[in-house]
Amino acid sequence: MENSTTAKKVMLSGIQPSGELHLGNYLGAVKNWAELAEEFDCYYFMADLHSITVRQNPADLRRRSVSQLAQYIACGLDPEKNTLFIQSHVHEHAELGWILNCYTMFGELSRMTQFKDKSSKNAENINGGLFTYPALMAADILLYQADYVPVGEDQKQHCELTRDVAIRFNNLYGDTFKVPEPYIPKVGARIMSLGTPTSKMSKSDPQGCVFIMDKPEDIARKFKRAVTDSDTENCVRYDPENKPGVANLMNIYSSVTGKRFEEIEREFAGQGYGAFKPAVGEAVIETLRPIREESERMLADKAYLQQIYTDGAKRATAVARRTLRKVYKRVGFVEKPF
Ligand code: ATP
Ligand code: LTN
Repeated sequence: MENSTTAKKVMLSGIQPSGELHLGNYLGAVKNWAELAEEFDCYYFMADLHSITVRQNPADLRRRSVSQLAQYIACGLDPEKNTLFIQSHVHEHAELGWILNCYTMFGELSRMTQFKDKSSKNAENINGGLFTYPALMAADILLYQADYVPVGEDQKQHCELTRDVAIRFNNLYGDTFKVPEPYIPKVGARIMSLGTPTSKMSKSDPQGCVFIMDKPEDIARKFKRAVTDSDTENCVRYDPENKPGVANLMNIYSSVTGKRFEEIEREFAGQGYGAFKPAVGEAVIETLRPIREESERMLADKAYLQQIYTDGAKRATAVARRTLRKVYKRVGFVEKPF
């Protein structure tokens, strides 16, 4: 089931435009994606269909979907080398999503920890979409016959379910879907909250979260206030067990400067947290500055972004359509005569 236009393996991932992209999304995901373009045939999308499983303000959702595309490009995803698109523009996702709903078991969906988490956080809106979300995610992946899905720890369970559904379908109807594997990048930075360094940086915790589009003064302030550790040592030393706040800042500093932990320890020897925190802030500001400026430039040129997501949707549709046609045939639908 090789992709017929290229022998490259297929890589696919998406992020919900339900909030602004942050430093964790950048260092843990998008930055690594940018390095895969030569080796793989890559598809990245704004998962807007997924995001309405939680109530969204329509104007914000529309703005963020386009802004996320600009940020993808500014983070290094070249639209010539990667297929970048908006999920709802490729209607095959919704169609295959429905079909896979019928091949995903109630018991399987009930075991998903993201469903349990999100339904406890949104007790007033536990809708059917929130429950069947993994079937749509399986459709996203299987439509493109993806070999690898770069995701963080939190999405591994959904990837496992995607594999089970693909295998189940293939067993019933013959080889139809490539069975994908999660892809954990080599530099799998897990960035923690600046306020609570024991939980991951997340858009749902804006205090401890640095957004890609944050102004330099806001970034500086967030790092100055970053929680370090209550020990009296006041020494920059990598000890994630006992000093999670400092370890997180070292991890961030290392990710943006390329320096190893020993080098960082040496650089700040005898200086304490008072010098270290603003230095990390500065390094992050300089890393994000060109990304923010490039995103702003693109956002001022709506026609350019529209061209990118139009081309992306066309390219994605061509692939998705082939898989969906095959699936319709396999399950027994009458071929559409027009
Ligand atoms: P939520 O607040 O809804 O949990 P999020 O901000 O954690 O969302 P996601 O949309 O779930 O972000 O994640 C998009 C991608 O970014 C995923 O591949 C995920 O693994 C990665 N990612 C998210 N947060 C971090 C983080 N703190 N460190 C490293 N990678 C992260
Ligand atoms: N569920 C993912 C977003 C997502 C995704 C996908 C990731 C939707 N479809 C397909 C990889 C492949 C999340 O919440 N981070």
